[in-house]
Amino acid sequence: MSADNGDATEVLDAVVVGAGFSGLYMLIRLRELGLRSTVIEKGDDVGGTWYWNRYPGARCDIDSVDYCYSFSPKLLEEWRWTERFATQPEILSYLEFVADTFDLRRDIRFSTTVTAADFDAESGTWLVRTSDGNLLRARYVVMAVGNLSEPKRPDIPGVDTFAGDSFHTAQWPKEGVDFTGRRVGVIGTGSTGIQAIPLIAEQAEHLFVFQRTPNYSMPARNAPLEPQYVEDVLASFDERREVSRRSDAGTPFPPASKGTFEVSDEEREAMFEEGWRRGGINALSYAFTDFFTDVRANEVAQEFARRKIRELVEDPQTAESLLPSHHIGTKRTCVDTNYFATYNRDNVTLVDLRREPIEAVTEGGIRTASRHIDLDCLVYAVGFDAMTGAMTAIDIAGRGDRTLREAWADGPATYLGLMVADFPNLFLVTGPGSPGVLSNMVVSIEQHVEWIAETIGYLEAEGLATIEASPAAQDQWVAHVNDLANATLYPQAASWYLGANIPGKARVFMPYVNGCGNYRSECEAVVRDGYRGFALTPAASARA
Ligand code: FAD
Ligand code: N01
Repeated sequence: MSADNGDATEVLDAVVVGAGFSGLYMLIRLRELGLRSTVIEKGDDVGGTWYWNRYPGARCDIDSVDYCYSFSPKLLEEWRWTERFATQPEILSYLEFVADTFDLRRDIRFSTTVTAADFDAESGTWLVRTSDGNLLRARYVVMAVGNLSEPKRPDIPGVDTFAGDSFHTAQWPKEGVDFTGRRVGVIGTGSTGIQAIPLIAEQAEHLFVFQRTPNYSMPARNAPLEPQYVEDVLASFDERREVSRRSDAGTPFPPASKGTFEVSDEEREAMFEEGWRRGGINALSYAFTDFFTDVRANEVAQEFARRKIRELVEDPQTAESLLPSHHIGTKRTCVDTNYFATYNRDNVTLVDLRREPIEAVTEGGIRTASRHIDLDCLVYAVGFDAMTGAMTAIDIAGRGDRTLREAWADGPATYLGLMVADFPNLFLVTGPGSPGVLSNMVVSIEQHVEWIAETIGYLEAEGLATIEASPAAQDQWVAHVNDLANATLYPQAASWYLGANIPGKARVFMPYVNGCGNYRSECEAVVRDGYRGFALTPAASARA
């Protein structure tokens, strides 16, 4: 659809969609450039992921002292994390504190959804439509919409017939939910389910966990942070963050240096035990260089993890049902507190959907292939239409009225995960083709926001109208991302990284697996080479 010049209600320089970690920082950088900018946010306050995911047990699994911004000395001076892995309320308070510190809310429109964005080739601007009927015209649009922000709808017959209370973990009520005295069903055992299940079990009269695919979960070993430890981290924070920026995972820990079979069986076992004792997402993967590339190496770690599950779960049949079989890490590894031990409680029943698939949700509960389970409440911990869902939910049309949905019909194609050919001046933060979701996302987000801000600053300084990815550079990047992934075990699992959790979604492995540091270097080289792979259009010739 070609945009109508006449009815734009407001003219801005930039529109940012989303007010999570990405959108808040983007706004700060756009203000520094002196650009008139607004952020549009669906929720009624800041926070993104941490605004929506208020389910019991929600917390980060990257150390809090690293899962935070680095750009502001004031934030570093004034904020103190209290736990190794901060809870959702603490992270939300942090983002509220950021919004207060920089007085961000005055440029954010809350409770408003961006429904469409059309590129007007005539003027080289975007027309952005919002759910309140407004139309904004801006030269730049930054999609800070999140990779894990579009909740997956439960694809189970009868969902609407359930007479009890049902909740999606990613749309959890602000006032919380009291499960006391209730028969609760949780569907889903990904990172979310695994965090929520132990706490719901403590409250519910009876909890039924409906598990389709078992997952690996590492012990969190969460604990309060010693104030002196926090001060020590902060004393060398710049160096610590620089190491993270150049690392694979966006964290400051040293990379593995040996292959799995370069050490003796005893040494390997001791290293796994040490990882398990320290806990965290890399409890097993930290140890060896070939974890993600050598099936045999990964299998050794799998065996260790399965043995731990057998030790933790008293009932042998339940333990067997909980044993995962995919390569560890190829679906995002979960991190838990008391997850496996929760199955030792009398009021918890594991329903193994590989033995008795769900047939339907009914008015009174769930009917499986072998029985009906009466329930008062249902919790859908079924995940997200990850990495593309929030983008394709918006009617985005670029050059020649080509829609993003059409452009991505066979899987998302981007250049550097930052821009899409035919969509000039539309930027993605940690889009498909970037390492975002495989990293400490705040490190990746800061890098993207800074790259975008510097690029916009460059366009402004040089009097350029548009920047867009060339189709050839995009094709090459997509092929590169695929080649890298295909050299690892990642594509072998039916994961959300591959789009496999959404029926009908194109199966393309989306994240860049070669690490934050290498990716950052590629982005820097592209700029050094005069924005290699991008077309830059002078102001007078922005037209298609
Ligand atoms: P989000 O925080 O997802 O923010 C996007 C915002 O855009 C949302 O508020 C949404 O409402 C808004 N939006 C989307 N579409 C529209 C629209 N059309 N109109 C208006 N507004 C829109 N990552 C880590 O690195 N470490 C962790 O420990 C970690 N833990 C996580 C735990 C959970 C439960 C989840 C779900 C994710 C976790 N992540 C973690 C990933 C997390 O999403 C990122 O770390 C980070 O918070 C993403 O920030 P963001 O601003 O890019 O996106
Ligand atoms: O979602 P998921 P999530 N019938 O897609 C099941 C981040 N995160 O919200 O695997 C029955 O991983 C599905 O089963 P299966 C993190 O990046 C981080 O848990 O499709 N079951 C699976 O068990 C994470 O990876 C933290 O067979 C159905 C579950 O639902 C990402 O967010 C915490 C079903 C979905 O798991 C997403 O995690 C939380 C059906 N019809 C989230 N449909 C941290 O700890 C789906 N399932 C930092």
